[in-house]
Amino acid sequence: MEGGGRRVVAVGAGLAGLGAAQRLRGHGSLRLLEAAARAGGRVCTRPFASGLAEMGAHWIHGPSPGNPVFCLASRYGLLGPEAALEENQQVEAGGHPPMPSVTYGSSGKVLNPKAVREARDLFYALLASTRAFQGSKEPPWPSVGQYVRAEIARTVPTMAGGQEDARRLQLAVLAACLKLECCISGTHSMDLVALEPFGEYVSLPGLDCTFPGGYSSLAERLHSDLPEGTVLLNKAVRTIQWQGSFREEGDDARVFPVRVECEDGDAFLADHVIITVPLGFLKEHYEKFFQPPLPERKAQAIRNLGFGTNNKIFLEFEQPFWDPEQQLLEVVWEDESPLEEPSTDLEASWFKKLIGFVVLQPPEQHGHVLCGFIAGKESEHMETLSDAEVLSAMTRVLRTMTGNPSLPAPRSVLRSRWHSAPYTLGSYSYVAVGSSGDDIDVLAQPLPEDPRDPRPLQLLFAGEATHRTFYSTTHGALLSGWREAERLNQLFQVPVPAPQS
Ligand code: 6YU
Repeated sequence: MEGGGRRVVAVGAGLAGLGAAQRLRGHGSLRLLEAAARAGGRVCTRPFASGLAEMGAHWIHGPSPGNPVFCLASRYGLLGPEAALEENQQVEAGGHPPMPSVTYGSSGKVLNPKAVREARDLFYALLASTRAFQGSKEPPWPSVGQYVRAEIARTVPTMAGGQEDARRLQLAVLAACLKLECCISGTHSMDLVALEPFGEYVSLPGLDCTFPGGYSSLAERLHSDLPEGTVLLNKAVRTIQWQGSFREEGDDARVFPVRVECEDGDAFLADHVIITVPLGFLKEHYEKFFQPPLPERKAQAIRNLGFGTNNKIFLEFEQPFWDPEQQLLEVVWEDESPLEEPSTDLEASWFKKLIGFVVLQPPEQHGHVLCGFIAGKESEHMETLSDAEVLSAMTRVLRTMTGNPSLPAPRSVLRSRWHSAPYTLGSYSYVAVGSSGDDIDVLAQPLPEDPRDPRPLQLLFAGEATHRTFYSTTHGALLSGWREAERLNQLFQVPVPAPQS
């Protein structure tokens, strides 16, 4: 359907921006302005060792028919045969897919799997019980972390049949579980994640899967399906002026309400702008990025919601020191407890926040590569170190955990640095203490707020942080882009108002 030549600009060519571009119909022209030299945003595959490394999104969380990323990737033939298996699509993992794993302790021994499982079962039971507080006016604690720790404190006397050593081990495993949860929520501490809305996040069924040709194959496919010249790379937007009356030089007939100015001085006039920049970027820049400023409600939602850091550290080894069937190597610092305050000496102990390593599969494709995960301030500190310092710290951790002081050092290292990435400034969003799912909805609301405004939908907001139940995921990002495209498609069915002077 033709929409009378309305001009649309989208800012950001991650999955939200690419998704919006894919679904828009009936606009006169579309430009997607991307600050980076590539499309994909937090979907970013790089060559490493003999294979590929996902610097950002790793898995399709819940690959099943309700997941649009899974459906698109299947349609494009980007997934392996395993992902298509009916039984894999039905697995209910609740966001914590089971993987054959081994848990190393800081005493240099593999920990008793039964003791580890008991502690982990307790942790997951506590996490599941947080759902009971959804919608509660008076949750017992503001944060998931405080609630879980209080419950652990309550359980301590009965833990491990009262045996002191076994109880210490359980507490240490529980501390490691909290760190893993920090990676999943993309936060420094679960004490920052709000308890009441925690259950609003929806985990889809399906056994998490990866892209054999890299997650970027999806972004590249979406990019290449767009008409040539739609996406402009290396086009960082500096400011978005809205509620204005802008004219193109030499054309007085058309007046546009929005002007998008780029850092290189180029400017684009538009009727509608879909903003998909990460919440981390908005938090840092929203005051100057929008002119006039955003309404206070929107600004408050940006401040309220959480956006933290989760990074990956890839290590390539000459030879594996792990068994071929192991997919996850976890580390537990045996002197830690969730009931004690963690160290704040980042320089001395940042590496203790690392949860362990996923083994990249299959080795024939990747070589012998481990992918470590680390969240929070410790992760941000890691970004300030050199490759050599990170490699040396990781070697020390592995030697401590395996009890093998001469374990060969990794051959090479590659890590993400999402906190320092100037157009992301973190990894993904979470619902922080003091915010709620309503803030996500406010963030997603288009502007101007007044539905009777004669120039509606000047600014539309997409991106993972605008999806109330799938925030922090690729499918949340894609769906948010589709949602805003559909909002405009609806508008385009309405005749264009007479030009204003
Ligand atoms: C998933 C996973 N995953 C690990 C890590 C990260 C993320 N995610 P984009 O940022 O992509 O695009 C915006 C663009 O805007 C970008 O290109 C910018 O350059 C551009 N831009 C910014 N400013 C600009 C300007 N001024 N001008 C022009 N352009 C500008 N998701 O599904 N599976 O395994 C992981 C993971 C290390 C960093 C992930 C994962 C998150 C996704 O990557 C992310 O949501 C989307 O890619 C975002 O797309 P977008 O388009 O919105 O932004 C209970 C509860 C729990 C809640 N959490 C549970 C889920 C756990 C999440 N999983 C994470 C785990 C991993 C490993």
